[in-house]
Amino acid sequence: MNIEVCYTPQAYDLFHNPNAVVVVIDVLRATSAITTAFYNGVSRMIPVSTVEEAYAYKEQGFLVAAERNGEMVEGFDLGNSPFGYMSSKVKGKTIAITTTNGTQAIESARKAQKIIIGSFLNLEAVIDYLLQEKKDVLFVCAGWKNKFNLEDTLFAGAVAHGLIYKYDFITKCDSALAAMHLYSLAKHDLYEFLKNSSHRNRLAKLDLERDIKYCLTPNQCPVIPVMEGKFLVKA
Ligand code: 3SL
Repeated sequence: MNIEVCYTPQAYDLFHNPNAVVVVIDVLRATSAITTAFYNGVSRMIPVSTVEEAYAYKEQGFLVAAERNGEMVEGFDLGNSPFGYMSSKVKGKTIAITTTNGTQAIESARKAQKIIIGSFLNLEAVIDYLLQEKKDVLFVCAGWKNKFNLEDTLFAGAVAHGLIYKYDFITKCDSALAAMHLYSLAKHDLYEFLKNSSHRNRLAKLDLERDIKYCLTPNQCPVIPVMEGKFLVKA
């Protein structure tokens, strides 16, 4: 089983592999928020690319989350903070969601045979899931507006590391090797390693240090969100 890492949604077509399980990653914060939502009992989510699509779901009476540039879009029910998905008001609900990069990354991979959602919050659960699937793995990092980011790359490196060193996976992909090297450098203190990174600083300016620390703490939400048609559901 081969592992590849695609650093930005825009590059997805270069990496598309009809046999691979795709792991979409947006550690800060979309995939951490989605993982937290399912861990706290959300029943389904509908990721959409645009605020207009999200608004159409709101008009139909759905709970709707919308974030742009780190902030909740006015008029919606939720933003992108994982802490917003811990309340009892989300339990059992279907929530439509649009975010600056995370839901665009999901959209970029729509033709994949299977898409799951990864974040440090479900790190070991993702490794276990991929071990059971026994298929090629393609990590799709959301990045920031189609640029590379460090935090998504570190998560890809963490999972790749777990799969290759403990089990029967391989990689010949330089971006996967680079992700694993970066993870080796960062693993003892992810928060400190990301000190100068663009999105950690962007979120810190919005006073979201608590979100950053939570999103970088592994294995708090051992669930796997998986795409089924237009819905994300718990695997
Ligand atoms: O880009 C996204 O999808 C978001 O995760 C960005 S933010 O963390 O909400 O700023």
